[in-house]
Amino acid sequence: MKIYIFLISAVFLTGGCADMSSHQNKQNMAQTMQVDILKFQFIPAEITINKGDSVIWINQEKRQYHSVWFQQPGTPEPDYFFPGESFSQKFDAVGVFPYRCGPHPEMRGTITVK
Ligand SMILES: [Cu+2]
Repeated sequence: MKIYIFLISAVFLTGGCADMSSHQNKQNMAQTMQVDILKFQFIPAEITINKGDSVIWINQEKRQYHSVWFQQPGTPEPDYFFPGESFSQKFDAVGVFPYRCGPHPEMRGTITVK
């Protein structure tokens, strides 16, 4: 009887550990979040991602170019990208990163990395 209970516990504990490790793997897996650019807007304008994730901005306009410029840290203005093109960036530091479109200062967004 004691052996039987021991075996049941062993199976239960093993199952628990396996679940936990697969959950951790999922959390550590870097993701790429998509932001669309349409009608002079970043959609969504504000997103929150995990450290190590990337963001890809896709220009969904019919004929308007844009850029994604993290102006605050003194980064030079990047190249414009045209309809059907994209721009991507990986975020390895925690923080709040506001950005704008170079040629359209009213177009603004924020990436929060936690
Ligand atoms: Cu723009």
